[in-house]
Amino acid sequence: MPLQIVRNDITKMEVDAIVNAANSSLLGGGGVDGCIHRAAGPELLAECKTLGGCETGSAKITKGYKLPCKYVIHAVGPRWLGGNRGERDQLISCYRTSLELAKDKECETVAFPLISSGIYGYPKDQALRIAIDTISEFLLENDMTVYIVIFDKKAYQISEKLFSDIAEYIDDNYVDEHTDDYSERLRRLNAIHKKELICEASVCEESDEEIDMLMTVAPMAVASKKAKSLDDALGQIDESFSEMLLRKIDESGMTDAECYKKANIDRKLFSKIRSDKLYKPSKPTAIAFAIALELSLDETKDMLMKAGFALSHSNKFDIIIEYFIENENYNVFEINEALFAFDQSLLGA
Ligand code: AR6
Repeated sequence: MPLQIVRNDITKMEVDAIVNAANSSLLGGGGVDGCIHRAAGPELLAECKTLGGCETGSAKITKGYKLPCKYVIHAVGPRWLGGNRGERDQLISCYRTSLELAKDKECETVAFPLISSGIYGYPKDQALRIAIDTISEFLLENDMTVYIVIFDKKAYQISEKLFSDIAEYIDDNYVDEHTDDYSERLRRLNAIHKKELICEASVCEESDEEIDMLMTVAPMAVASKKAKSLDDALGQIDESFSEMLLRKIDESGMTDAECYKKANIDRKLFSKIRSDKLYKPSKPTAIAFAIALELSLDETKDMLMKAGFALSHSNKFDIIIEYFIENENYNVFEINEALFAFDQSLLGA
């Protein structure tokens, strides 16, 4: 997945480069800067002393010393002064400069903290939005895996409005298994069992319409009765996930690259799916493509079914996905922000 949000201590990230939220002296400080210098050892400060400082909005690169990364990119974010002093442009410039430095050193993996969002006071939700937008824009043109590292849950907020809208949507739709008491579950199980027996006993005598209806209850049983042989049954195999994906990409007018980048899927995984007609993606990958293709809810369900998955109201992940599709918000990065806020796995590979 080219852009991931993870919760971790950035000094533990095993990547090619980590980014430090430094100050213009580049001589160390508190916050993540202090953690990085402590973990890297005194040689890092010695190299920083040779750099002659750095302007706000820019970045300089050093080796990683005792850290598990090859490089540290020291980016100097703006102090928050109310939002009208060019803070936004400076913060964007920090991310861009850092990414260009990482690219020059041929880094394949880079981890960022939320620059300026601690001691420098940049509002966290805005800092996160800038990080996501700037990094995802860069990833449209470049192959790299970038992590946004969130130190602690409290340091992380999506906008309150979005959070409460999603929370309300989950409340309205969530089927809480605890409300489903034992006798109720037993009743449902019995009902399902009864339906299966009815299907087995009666399927051969049904008209085509009735068979279609029964298919929704017991598709396997009906299919196997209707087909003359296993060969016949296999001959009726539907369009696969990969075939549907490629067809939908063609219909959308997008290029393959536009689609997998919008889905936050890396090129290698896309090539695998493309070359294997029977490729079975994970559920988050399948959904990521449905989102990139801006499919309706029904089409999304159809595409998921081809990969053996469904959307249900029994888990928050599915409901959050449904919320974004219903609201025609197909920005995979915003969806990932929300999934992260609700402790769900993220879309992409
Ligand atoms: N791993 C990941 N993120 C962290 C870690 C960590 N180990 N520690 C803190 N954060 P800050 P700034 C998060 O204050 O706002 C220094 O003194 C933290 O929760 O480190 O850019 C410099 O020398 C917050 O979300 O950096 C400068 O003088 C984010 O990292 C000044 O602070 C950035 O918080 C820079 O302030």
